[in-house]
Amino acid sequence: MITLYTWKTPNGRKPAIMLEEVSLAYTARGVDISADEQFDPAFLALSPNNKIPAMVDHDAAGGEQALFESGAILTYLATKSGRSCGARTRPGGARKRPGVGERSPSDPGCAPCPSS
Ligand SMILES: N[C@@H](CCC(=O)N[C@@H](CS)C(=O)NCC(=O)O)C(=O)O
Repeated sequence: MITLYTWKTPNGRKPAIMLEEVSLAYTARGVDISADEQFDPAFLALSPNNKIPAMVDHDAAGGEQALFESGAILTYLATKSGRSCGARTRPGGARKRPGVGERSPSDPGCAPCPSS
């Protein structure tokens, strides 16, 4: 199971759209940024830059995995679901892709998929 911490903003919607697209089960928890809930210490433990979205994968390989930054979350979900373009087309699959923490956490970009 995945818990998504989010709010009604464009960045908050990105991981929810991805989770629906790849059909991974998740629970959404609202973090009302208009009420400063992003500064709650429990949320800051997940997202130290006090921004939604954040996510916890309770069933991650190797143990529970917490993530923040929408780009890192989208990359993680693409790899986990086997929908990463690298996992499909590159020798070695997902292991050849940058892992969580190997990419700048504020980098929302992604290399374009190689044409097949
Ligand atoms: N680069 C971040 C941006 C996230 C972001 O700006 N989140 C905003 C809402 S869309 C937020 O949580 N703002 C609350 C704050 O800065 O205190 C990402 O892509 O996840």
